[in-house]
Amino acid sequence: MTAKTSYCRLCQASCGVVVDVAHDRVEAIRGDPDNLLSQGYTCAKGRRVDRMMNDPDRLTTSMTRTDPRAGHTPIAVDDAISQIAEKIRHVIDDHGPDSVAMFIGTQHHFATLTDPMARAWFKATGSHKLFSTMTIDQSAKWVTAKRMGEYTGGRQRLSSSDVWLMAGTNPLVSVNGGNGDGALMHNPSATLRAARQRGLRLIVIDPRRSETAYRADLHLQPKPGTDAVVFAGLLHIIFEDDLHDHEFCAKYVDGVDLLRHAVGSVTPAIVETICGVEPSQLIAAARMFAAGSRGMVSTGTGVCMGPHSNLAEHLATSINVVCGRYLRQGDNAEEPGALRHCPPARAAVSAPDRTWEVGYRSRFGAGHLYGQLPSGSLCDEILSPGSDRVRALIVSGGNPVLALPEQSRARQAMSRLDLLVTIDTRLSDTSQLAHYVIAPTMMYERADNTVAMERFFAEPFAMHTDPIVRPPGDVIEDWQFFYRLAQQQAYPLRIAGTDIDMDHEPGSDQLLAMLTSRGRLDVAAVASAAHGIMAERVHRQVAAPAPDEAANRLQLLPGDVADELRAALSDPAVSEEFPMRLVVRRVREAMNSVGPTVHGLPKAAYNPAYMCPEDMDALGITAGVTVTLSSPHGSVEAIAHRDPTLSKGVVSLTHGWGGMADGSMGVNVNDLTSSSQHRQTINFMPTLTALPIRVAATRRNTADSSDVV
Ligand SMILES: Nc1nc2c(c(=O)[nH]1)N[C@H]1C(S)=C(S)[C@@H](COP(=O)(O)OP(=O)(O)OC[C@H]3O[C@@H](n4cnc5c(=O)[nH]c(N)nc54)[C@H](O)[C@@H]3O)O[C@H]1N2
Ligand SMILES: Nc1nc2c(c(=O)[nH]1)N[C@H]1C(S)=C(S)[C@@H](COP(=O)(O)OP(=O)(O)OC[C@H]3O[C@@H](n4cnc5c(=O)[nH]c(N)nc54)[C@H](O)[C@@H]3O)O[C@H]1N2
Ligand code: SF4
Ligand SMILES: [Mo]
Repeated sequence: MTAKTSYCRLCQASCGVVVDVAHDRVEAIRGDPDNLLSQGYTCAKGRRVDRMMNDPDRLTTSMTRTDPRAGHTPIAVDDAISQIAEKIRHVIDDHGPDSVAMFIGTQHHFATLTDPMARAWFKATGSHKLFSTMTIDQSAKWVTAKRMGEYTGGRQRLSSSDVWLMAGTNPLVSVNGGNGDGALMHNPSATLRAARQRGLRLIVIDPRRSETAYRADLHLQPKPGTDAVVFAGLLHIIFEDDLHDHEFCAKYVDGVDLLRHAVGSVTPAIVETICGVEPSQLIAAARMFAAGSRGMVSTGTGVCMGPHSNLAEHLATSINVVCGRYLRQGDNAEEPGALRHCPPARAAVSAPDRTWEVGYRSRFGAGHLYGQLPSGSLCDEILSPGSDRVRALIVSGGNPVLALPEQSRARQAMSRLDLLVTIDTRLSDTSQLAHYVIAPTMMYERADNTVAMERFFAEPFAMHTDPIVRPPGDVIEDWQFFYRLAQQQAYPLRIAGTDIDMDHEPGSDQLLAMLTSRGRLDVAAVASAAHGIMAERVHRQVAAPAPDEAANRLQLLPGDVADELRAALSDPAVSEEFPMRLVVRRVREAMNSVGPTVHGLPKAAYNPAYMCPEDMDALGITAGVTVTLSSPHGSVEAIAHRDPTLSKGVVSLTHGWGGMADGSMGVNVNDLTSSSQHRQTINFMPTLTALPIRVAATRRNTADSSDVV
């Protein structure tokens, strides 16, 4: 047995690990106490990657399925790629480039070379139809940046703040890093403890007393889906008490008076009526936040997946803006990059550009947001007739059958394609429907570096890893799939400003070096540092704006945002038919749909419906009983668990489970969500949290009455 250092690539945290290897097999994984960033921290799923790699169901060869009724059979990967290239060529010849689409999933991002190569290939197709999980995740942040504009001087950081407000995020479980600023990403418990010991006050807004809320100085528990009104109420108090930053507003912001006027009616009493938050708590939160000299509001899926998500995110950012929680000209921004090149930050505003209103428009009225179409329209693109109907889809490191709203429709759409290709390590629910499944290397079988994850890190850290075991069978790296496909289609590719040699396949190390050539750390030094390198902290001043930026202003209340605020304030509370609210929640044992099927990883072999004990008593439901959750869009059966951290009327069920034909893997929450109703404008974001539901004990005509109440 040899112990080798590396880093985990199951999520963005990139924790340093020590891996025990014997006979080219990963036997055990533990945290690397000497890793300069993660300091020994790992989570349960990171320590179980050995089981994912050694799973008998892990694909060691690519697969194909010609007859929809037949199962998959192995195919040599280069034969698969030639056949796929041929089919894509036919689709483009007959229907044009827009009949080809790509869906970027979560695991696409953790193999550093996948994204640049996949995007270079996709660009060469000429298609407009790029989709990713961001538009079923936190793209309210993108919408906000494009409607309000963005201040480019830099955000204040948790490490030098005395107050922080986290809404709808639970980084103690999710290690959700924000934009590097609110990073409770590495060793999150210890990082938060240390911050609080030096005086940071934490405010959490979450309908659940989450692991993070448990450690907060102040925890507001609003009714799910009412965050926009809570933020409007906080702004109301900030203006009333004159706690906003006049200088920052005068210099960079338009619409302060409009916003002040718009939130004028959102008094603490109104917030109490709509959100169920006590006025004294709201006032305390506003004063604790705004009277602190430094620190930001950061949000997560709990805010960005709700029924008024684009508005809620806009108002959360507005709190940061009116309180001026950004770095100013001359402030020390500290050089952030390590392997990537970061030009100096400028104390300026990049103007709102509403990209969806200019340029390409899909036949569903969607425009581009950061070069992508909304994933909320992907099934429409496949199922609705039209000359540019999507007929060929490449899914890179994702599992849209489980991840998209309205699972049955997602399944139907994936089954309608002339060509579905997935790149996946197993026959996921999506891969089961694919014509080709390309089997890629898994994390400890490939060379990588942290250049793509750096922007989430709170410190200028870099790490490189070599492959530490040899890949089994006929697997390739994800980037090789896109490179070889481009070769077959005679597409030239360009990455990081360099033309790629399309005659002789480059090596991973060569490509990794290309991506990092402009970073400030020496790549060879990073490659030989077993525990990573922390780049020197270099004082760097925030620069003055460029002349053409000087007149740009952040727009606090564009007309569509004002309309959304009026709608949120008159949104009726829960209906009698669906009196409860279902909320999102992540668990340590799963990374989206990766985890539930791993032997020994999930706590239960099913996906529990977590319920507030008071609700269970009122409904006559005991723990372990099967309940039926119904929404306006569907119903599922799940096993009830008592969860005293939930407030009354709130149920939570984790996403990423379910789907297996025999029902063995629990229920999929997306049987309850809708792909067409209550979705946001612009990003077509479906409502995935604060979904109206009702719960009843399941009544079955069955001899086994153990779960019948
Ligand atoms: N262990 C683990 N880590 C993960 C993932 C995983 O699946 N497992 N997934 C990764 C991915 S893809 C992402 S996008 C990030 C997401 O990271 P986070 O956004 O931090 O995700 P969650 O941990 O689900 O935290 C969401 C919180 O929002 C609360 N919430 C639900 N509804 C509402 C609401 O209406 N209002 C408010 N204010 N709060 C609400 C929930 O109770 C929960 O505590 O995590 C990443 N990290
Ligand atoms: N109702 C509801 N729906 C949701 C959410 C929610 O909270 N509630 N969350 C949303 C969010 S935030 C997200 S990000 C999406 C997630 O949506 P996806 O990203 O589509 O889902 P994942 O389960 O992360 O898919 C990852 C896939 O990659 C495969 N994989 C694992 N390792 C590797 C590898 O090394 N290489 C390759 N190529 N593949 C690998 C896995 O087997 C899996 O099939 O779901 C969204 N959907
Ligand atoms: S938090 Fe867990 S899954 Fe994420 S990198 Fe660290 S060990 Fe891996
Ligand atoms: Mo996500």
